[in-house]
Amino acid sequence: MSTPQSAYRTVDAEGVRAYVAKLPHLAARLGGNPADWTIREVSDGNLNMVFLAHGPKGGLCLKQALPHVRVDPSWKMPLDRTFFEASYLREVFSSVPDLTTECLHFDPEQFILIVESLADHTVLRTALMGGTAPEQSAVHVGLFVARSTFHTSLFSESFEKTMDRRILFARNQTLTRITVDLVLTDPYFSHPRNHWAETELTATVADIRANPTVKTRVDDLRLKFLSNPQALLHGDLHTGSVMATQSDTRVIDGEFATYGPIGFDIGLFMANLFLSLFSQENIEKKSLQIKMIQKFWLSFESEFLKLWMTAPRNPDPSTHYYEEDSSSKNSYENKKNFIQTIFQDALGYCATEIIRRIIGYAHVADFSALKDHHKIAVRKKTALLFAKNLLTNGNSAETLEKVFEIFSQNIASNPECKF
Ligand code: SR1
Ligand code: MG
Repeated sequence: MSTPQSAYRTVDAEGVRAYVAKLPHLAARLGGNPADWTIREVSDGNLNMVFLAHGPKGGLCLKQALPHVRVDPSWKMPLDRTFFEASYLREVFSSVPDLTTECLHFDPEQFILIVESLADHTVLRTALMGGTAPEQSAVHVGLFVARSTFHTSLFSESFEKTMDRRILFARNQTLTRITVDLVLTDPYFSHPRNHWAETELTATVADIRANPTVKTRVDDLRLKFLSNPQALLHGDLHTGSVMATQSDTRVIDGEFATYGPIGFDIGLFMANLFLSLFSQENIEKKSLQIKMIQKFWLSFESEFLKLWMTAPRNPDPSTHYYEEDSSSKNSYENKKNFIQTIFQDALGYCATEIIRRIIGYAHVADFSALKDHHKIAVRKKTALLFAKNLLTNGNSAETLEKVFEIFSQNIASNPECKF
């Protein structure tokens, strides 16, 4: 693949116009004359440049990797992340065609990826902050995770096919390193990338770092992330990686794709819904975010189980897992038991994501809606303590009801949070 010294050039809005104009099948999607297309830069994430191009017939989204982190040019980075995003879309699109976007074009020299424009959609984090998030989007993301992971796992395909994908995505080391460091390592040490503005959090951070049970659990989670390749993960499934209208939901930004434990994708999405919940002015039992967390998990669980119970039986017996056993548990119960291990993993990764988004690199915008510094500090501290509880409770939170009990206790122990 190219290096920044080769033919690679970063494009601007006019560069996008010229680039798309030279690709007849994409220019035809926009229609009209290139000179009349509207091109806008809409870069929003930490890493890449993103443009939307619109013409009389339709729209396109063009994403280009930069040789550095977009929001920190001193942090140099290889360009191959759009290759992995394109590869992820190519692998999962047939399983989730109405829940993501198709890769329409990938350029291995310019590291440009083109997908359809989602200009009518809103970033789910923005919708949550504005109180307009469609509850149903959580169901859709649950379906997305179930289908994308099931169909790339050993439960669905021969190990040879799965191994080939693992070989491909094992090369996504730059972004996997970011996840290992930013989500699963740095927050538990003193590191220059960590930061928090609220001095009220400092004692809680010290308390988390000094807790041996937390340390061991995070070690387990990091080890499992790197050594338990259950399925192809999205790898960065926060609420900024989801775009929604009231009826349609698309998961975007799969550049962190890697093989890993299915609970990782689930935990990240749950964590970002919890972060949104903690940042609500009024936290109530009927909060939208609580309903979305419940619907998300139920949607994942039932869809994954349905796929597993009803998928065409592969004649290769090595593809059969968790069927009848000597204790005469049936296939359904055994598979449910496996899904329970995904749930436990998810709670762990949920906790690490909550912690990193408050004290590590790349904080979430959600809390800024609260405005008042003290209120923000109280909510962040309560969120950190909730995450610590999830990491230290062993596997005693067996259900979401139990998780919400822990959540309620955390809220109740802090009189400045309502519930
Ligand atoms: C340097 S990248 C920082 C974060 O942005 C991405 O969206 C991932 O969440 C990553 O951890
Ligand atoms: Mg992203």
